[in-house]
Amino acid sequence: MPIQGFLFDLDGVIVDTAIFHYQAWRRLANSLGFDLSEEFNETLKGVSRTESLDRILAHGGLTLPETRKTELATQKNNWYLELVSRMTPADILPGVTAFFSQVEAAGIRTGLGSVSKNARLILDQIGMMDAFDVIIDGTKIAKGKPDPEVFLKGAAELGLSPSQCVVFEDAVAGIEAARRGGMPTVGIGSPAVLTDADLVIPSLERLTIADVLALAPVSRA
Ligand code: B16
Ligand code: MG
Repeated sequence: MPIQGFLFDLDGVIVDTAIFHYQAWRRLANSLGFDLSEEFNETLKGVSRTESLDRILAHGGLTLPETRKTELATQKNNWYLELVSRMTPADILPGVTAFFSQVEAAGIRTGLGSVSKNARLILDQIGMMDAFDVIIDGTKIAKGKPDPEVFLKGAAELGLSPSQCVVFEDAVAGIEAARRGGMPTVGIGSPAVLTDADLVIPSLERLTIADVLALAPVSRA
């Protein structure tokens, strides 16, 4: 069946707020008496807020009750949102707007597949709320990436089968989620990191629809 839908991750594909997440998590870790490296932050890409907090607390050797963890996650999110509130359409990553024009002209349906609970807020800030036919975000899923739920829901809401949808992702966990869902993948980033993607490009700049449609639906046992 031909490819008829594109599912886009948000953070690292449409915008890049990884530095905001890092600043906010680092501030939180510092308040608890330890630090976080940039390398450690890399491992949190595509990972949900609660899972990220669990990994950070384990990294700092802390075990805390659920009520305290909820407070900490809220504090981090408030710091993160302060930074997000300053975003504008100028924060859309290079190549995104031109690629979306091509996608629309080709009649390909689009979906957002993000684990972020702030996805709609970010889309609103950058003026891209209407760019997607369907939006699946952290408020609509029970399991984060690498579980395929977010992308399977995206395909289902588009009325397409998974193999008719290509997933665009910057995170290893996101590529794994798409593969587990049976979808071809375009990795945005480094081929050395996104080793399992069907095609890896540094950004959406210069990507053509033809390049993407050439990715035959992959059947994996
Ligand atoms: P929030 P994506 C992910 O977004 C980020 O990559 C990840 O670093 C973040 O922890 C996660 O969203 C949750 O975000 O705290 O806003 O719910 O890449 O799936 O668009
Ligand atoms: Mg991402």
